[in-house]
Amino acid sequence: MPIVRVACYRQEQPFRDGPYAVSGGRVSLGFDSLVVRLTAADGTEGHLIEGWGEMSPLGTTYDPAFAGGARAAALELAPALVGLPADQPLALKRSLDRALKGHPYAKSAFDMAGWDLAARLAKRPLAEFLGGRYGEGTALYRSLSQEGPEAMAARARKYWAEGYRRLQVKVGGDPLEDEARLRAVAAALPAGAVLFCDANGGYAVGDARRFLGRTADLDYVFEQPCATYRESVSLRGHCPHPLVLDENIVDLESVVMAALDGVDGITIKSARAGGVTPARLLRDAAVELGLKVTVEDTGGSDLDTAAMAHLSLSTPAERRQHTVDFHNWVTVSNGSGLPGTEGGLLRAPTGPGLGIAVDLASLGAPLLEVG
Ligand code: 0XW
Ligand code: MG
Repeated sequence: MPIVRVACYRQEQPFRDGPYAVSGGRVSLGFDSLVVRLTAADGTEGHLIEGWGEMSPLGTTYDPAFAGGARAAALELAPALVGLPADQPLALKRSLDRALKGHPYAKSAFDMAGWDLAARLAKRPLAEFLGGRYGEGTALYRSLSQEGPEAMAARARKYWAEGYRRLQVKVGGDPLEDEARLRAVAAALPAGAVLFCDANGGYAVGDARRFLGRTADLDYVFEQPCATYRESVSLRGHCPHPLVLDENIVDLESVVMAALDGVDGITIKSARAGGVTPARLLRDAAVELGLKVTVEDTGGSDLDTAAMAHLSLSTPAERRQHTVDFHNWVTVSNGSGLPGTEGGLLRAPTGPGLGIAVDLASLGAPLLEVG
């Protein structure tokens, strides 16, 4: 059952709700996605089976990743997969790592497609193929682009009305302005709303301490306050709230260190880790270490969201934080199969693999094809 063909596509995905801003004035207008299609013989004479994956960075300044880099790396990665067995995603990931050192984000869609292919061959939804299906779905959060306090409060009300019960307030700038943002959003929402304040690494340590001191009366989770791991962890003793790390969670060592340093939770992103294989490894380690876990990604549409739905659903419910529904962030779809998100829950497709029937016409002509 060898992989006989590898094709890559680009899909530009504008945001439904306009520009998305995080700390430091970093603004994006949409995702720029790389979609990977693996084609293999399925063992029956003349029959072919496909596996699909997707990855989009968030602009060029969120992580050390950019869409043009992923497309350039695809030229090195795609030929390495032709001829590999279609039912061995771990071996496929090793081949990606042998073909190109580093660049985990560029490997993410290839690795994801390898898991979709193997799970389809096994005729199992990816969550079950990964070993578990805990509950009906994963709680969704919606991120509030960084704006003035009233604009953020208005968006919070809109998302609450759409069913989201968890809101991520983008902070990481001036601590007094951020305090006003947080208080406006908190006042706009009914009791029971769960708030995360995500600085995306934007605070100087002293500004983060100031924000913490001024907002000690509010209930929220503090996410990725400063740029470096050391700075962020130095806040542990000053932070009465749960502290979670996102951008600093890059590999297994960072997960183990976070647990040892008293961090409460982590966010694993498939693109940052390098695909489903490392995301699952970090997730399983975090669960064993007693951390709360979010499995999500940096961007994409239906294919990427489906992968996050399966990874999240196969995370034990008592350790799971929440995840994102990127297909609802963007104006373009790349396939069908994701169930509705009623009640603020991301449910996983029930079909084999990712469970997405890809809309080929939405992808246009391939950027590259080998095999
Ligand atoms: C909210 N997100 C998942 C979307 C962007 O990719 C960044 C990320 C975050 O946590 O900042
Ligand atoms: Mg974050």
